Amino acid sequence: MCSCSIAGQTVKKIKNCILRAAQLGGVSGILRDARPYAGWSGVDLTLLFRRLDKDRSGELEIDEVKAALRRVLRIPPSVVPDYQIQSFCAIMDTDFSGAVDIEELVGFIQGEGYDT
Ligand SMILES: [Ca+2]
Repeated sequence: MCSCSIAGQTVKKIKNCILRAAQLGGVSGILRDARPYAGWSGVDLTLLFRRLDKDRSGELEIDEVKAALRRVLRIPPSVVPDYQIQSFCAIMDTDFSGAVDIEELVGFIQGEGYDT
């Protein structure tokens, strides 16, 4: 394990924050039509994802993930330092494209297992 890797406990914490943010966002978006992932636990990750994808590229680049953690999820550097955000992205980026798409985000939230 290298010194830059992120603890499983920290990943879980981020996951919970994302879930909470998605649930809050889901309330206002409850009547929307196209919600492919809304069936799962009533959490609308699509809505949250669109909010986080500032340049509307359809993927979250590391800068967008960083902005999401700090501004939307309000996770301070004391919990997840900047140098760990890259590791966190790598956990979600299962096809190694260098960015996180909606399927990867959903997979991350739904998945139980990840390497620590
Ligand atoms: Ca993007």
